Amino acid sequence: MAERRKILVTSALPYANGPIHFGHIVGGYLPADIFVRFHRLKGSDVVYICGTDEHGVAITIAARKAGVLPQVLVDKYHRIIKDTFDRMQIRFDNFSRTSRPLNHELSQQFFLNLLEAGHISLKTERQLYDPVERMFLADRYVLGTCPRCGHEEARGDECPKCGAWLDALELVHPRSAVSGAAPEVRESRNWYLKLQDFQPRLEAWIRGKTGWKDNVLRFVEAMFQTGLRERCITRDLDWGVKVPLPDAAGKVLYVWFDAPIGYISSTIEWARARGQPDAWQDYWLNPDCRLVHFLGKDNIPFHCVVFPAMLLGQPEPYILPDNVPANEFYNLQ
Ligand code: B3M
Ligand code: ZN
Repeated sequence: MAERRKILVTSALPYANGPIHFGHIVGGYLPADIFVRFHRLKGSDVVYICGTDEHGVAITIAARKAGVLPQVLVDKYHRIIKDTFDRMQIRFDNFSRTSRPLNHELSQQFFLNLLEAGHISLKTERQLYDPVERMFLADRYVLGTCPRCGHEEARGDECPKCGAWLDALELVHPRSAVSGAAPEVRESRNWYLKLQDFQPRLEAWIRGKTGWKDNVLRFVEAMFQTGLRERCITRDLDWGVKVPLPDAAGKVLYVWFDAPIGYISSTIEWARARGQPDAWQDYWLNPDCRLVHFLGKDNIPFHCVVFPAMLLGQPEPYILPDNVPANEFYNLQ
């Protein structure tokens, strides 16, 4: 009997910092569930993977506001989010959590493999610092005006309106999201992923694809035209995956480094639960398997450039996405 077509489907891992809302469902989950059910009816061997995204500033800000530790917040919302999906009858083959040890270990291994292969550099660069809270302001800890579209609630790492992937120092009139203070600029030593090393292979991969949405291709081509450059992948935070180096006290991996690896660790967890611990390789390391990522448009850079670069930089032959059908935002009222 002919080998059944393998399809690995992921939906963006929702942050465990609050309940999911209508926009989540229409953007990254209902379309994926329809796709999974359709291909199952057609006889394909489909594995549908998701889980909660439990690190990063999105979590630590919410935990601070709620007056609880991050672990307490993510425990609460992992349960609430999982329950909502169950009630929506959106059935994943596995729904994991990026805070589980398996994802920490795999993310640290990914980091060390990239470092070993020479794709990570160590630099001391200027970072925004909150003099009132005495903390570095990474990602959502700083707000300001987007230098590309003028959106006034742009964040230190991305603009939620135009999807641009920003450096906090690019923000116009930056302000601390914690104390409201105008940030100072201080030096901080961090590790950077050299995305430029992968641009030729990423261009060849995406330009060989058919059936991709125009909005996704336009966004990625614009990134290629600008030219990929090294991007900071560690943060001065105490919540997250520790940087696995002796001289990295107080540093964790950027949440967007460990989160997509959560797709792989969730698939490994699924394989182990079935008593076939290596079955995850029949998908992630199988060139005949189709990988499809469902998400909202603000996640395009990380799914079409950063995560594929991280996969290309591994010694194992990880497959790259067959398609990334990113949806536009659904703006109620
Ligand atoms: N947690 C969703 C967001 O940006 C983000 C997706 C991660 S998928 C690896 O709201
Ligand atoms: Zn913008």
